[in-house]
Amino acid sequence: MKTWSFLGIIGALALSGAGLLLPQPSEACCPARAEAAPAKEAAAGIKTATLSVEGMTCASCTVTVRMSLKKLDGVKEATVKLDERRAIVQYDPAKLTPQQMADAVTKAGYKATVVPEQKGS
Ligand SMILES: [Cu+2]
Repeated sequence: MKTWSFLGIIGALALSGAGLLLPQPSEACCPARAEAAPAKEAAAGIKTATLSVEGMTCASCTVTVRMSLKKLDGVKEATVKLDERRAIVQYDPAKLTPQQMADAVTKAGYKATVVPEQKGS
């Protein structure tokens, strides 16, 4: 009888051990979570630029524009709005300028210009 309960405890430990270990890899492989945390940490030096983008006609255009921005060194996040013909970019001003981002989008085939920052008068 003692042997059986002993095995039962070992079995329970093994199962709970597996239960604790399994969720870790599944969390680590979620790219959304992995990206979200560092973005907030680095928020201090990060600025937001708005680009006006011409020539986008469908959702895949926004993807092309977004990818052309995201591959630039210093761009943290890029949001492209088809209906507003805008790209909102979170970037590190120590690494690149809004004009460089506009040039990259223009090279990708969509004429982009930097929208000046709106400052309260
Ligand atoms: Cu398109």
